Amino acid sequence: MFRSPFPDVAVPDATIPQHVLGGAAARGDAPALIDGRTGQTVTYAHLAYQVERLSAGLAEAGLRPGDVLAIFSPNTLLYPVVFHAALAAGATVTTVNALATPTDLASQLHDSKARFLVTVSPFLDRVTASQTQIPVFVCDQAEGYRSVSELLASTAPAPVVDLDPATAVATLPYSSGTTGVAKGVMLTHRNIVANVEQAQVPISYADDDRVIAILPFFHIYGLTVLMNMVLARGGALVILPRFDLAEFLGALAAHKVTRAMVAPPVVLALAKHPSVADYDLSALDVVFSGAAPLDGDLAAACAARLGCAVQQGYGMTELSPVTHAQPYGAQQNKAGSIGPLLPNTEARVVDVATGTDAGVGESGELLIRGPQVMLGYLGRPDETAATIDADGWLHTGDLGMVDADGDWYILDRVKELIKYKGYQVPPAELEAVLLNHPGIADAAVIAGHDADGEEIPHAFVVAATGSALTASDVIEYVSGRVAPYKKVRAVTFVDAIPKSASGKILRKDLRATL
Ligand code: AYL
Repeated sequence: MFRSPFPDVAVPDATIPQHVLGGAAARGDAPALIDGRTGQTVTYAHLAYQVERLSAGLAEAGLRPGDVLAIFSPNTLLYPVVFHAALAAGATVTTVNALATPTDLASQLHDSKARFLVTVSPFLDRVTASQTQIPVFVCDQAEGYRSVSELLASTAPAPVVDLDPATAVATLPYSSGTTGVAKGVMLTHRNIVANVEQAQVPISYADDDRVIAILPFFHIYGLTVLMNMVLARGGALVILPRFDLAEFLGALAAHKVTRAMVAPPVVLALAKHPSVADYDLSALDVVFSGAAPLDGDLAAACAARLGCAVQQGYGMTELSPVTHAQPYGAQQNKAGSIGPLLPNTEARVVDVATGTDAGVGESGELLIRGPQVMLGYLGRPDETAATIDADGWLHTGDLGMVDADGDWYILDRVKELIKYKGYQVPPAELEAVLLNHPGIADAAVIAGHDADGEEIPHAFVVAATGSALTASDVIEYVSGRVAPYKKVRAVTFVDAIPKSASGKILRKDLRATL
């Protein structure tokens, strides 16, 4: 077993709003949220005020402790307000991917038993198409819908709720984990509060940091490492709704952003794109990458070009999400490393074939234990038991290794999951779509790579007898039925899909053919 090199941190017995916004009113006029496009700013005092008022308005509208509220929105100035207000009212927030199709939205609302939905008017087409019957509120204005600003005008007293941070589910993001389709990941208040404190040790945000929030708040990276960690420290979030390179670079320069917390494709753009040279990025201290592997040479190229540190972290939705991060201000971060274990975190490296514990310098499946390990998958005790063993170890499905200095590396992924630009693509979902095509007899999807080395969903397809199916037919068929980031981007026709005696797809054999 491996332990963190850092001394343990205290995990306060508090809810997320208590912990993250407890000091907000006292921070007064300091900026908390800045619209990266318009510069519109929400101060800490106003943020605290809005959260208090909206929690009252939501309670008045019928939100009760234990209810699930869904947020389906890009990053906006109201996203953190809605998130914290719902939690302050004792509810659980399920965050929906902004690119979700109506079907994705419907299944998440159904699976999570959401009782309220908060969205934005440009998303109402998809909300309507999902045929949800639950009350819908919009963050802007739309005819026929109640708005968040209406709820903010509530004069009711703020709800006083009494919940146990260790057992109350605060947030319910969806993840496919090591196998199958997306499942609700139950993260308690304590999970997130712990991770906010644990990850702060290496990441080390300060109250004068200005952090670009281009990663979506609906994903656990944006939720914990951006929204909650930055607000807990009194820094400012510079918020953008979606990635557009010119807008992103413009916001970095205009708002003198000090930290860019991103995924590898953004590091690639910063290292390679000619237009980067047109912007003054001299305030930028650190580019921090997580959610997918970051190539060591790419990190070095980005650091050299921008004259700042490029660091890496690792984690997983089921781990709130951070377990490793390279320390801020360290003289040298090793190329390709995800850094040391966070405080209060233990790890094992287990040989996949034999189940025996590996030592320093040996690879195996990474197992994690600590206060950031999820409560479990909502309504799926079997999947939970397959992921967290009886001794509390969460099996990541990633192959890892630690060196003699305690620096960790992720070498490969042994689970099904595909990552496209840091987003989760569950192969099981694409396989189900493919098998619905009358011209397809069998199919399997694995991670392939495009010309830039970017991970992509690659389908292996057995055409039905007599079918004249082409690769572009397959790509087009799938793209009409899934969110854009889940599209199949390469197709190989085969005579049969290799399977084990029990019928499981032998993904290793398919990978070997690429
Ligand atoms: P999910 N290197 C290689 N693979 C990674 C890395 C990394 N640095 N980070 C995440 N992954 C893969 O749930 C890995 O397969 O959470 C892992 O099991 O969407 C899977 O992505 C989890 O995908 C941070 C900042 C963690 C971000 C995150 C991302 C959490 C992504 C820590 O400091």
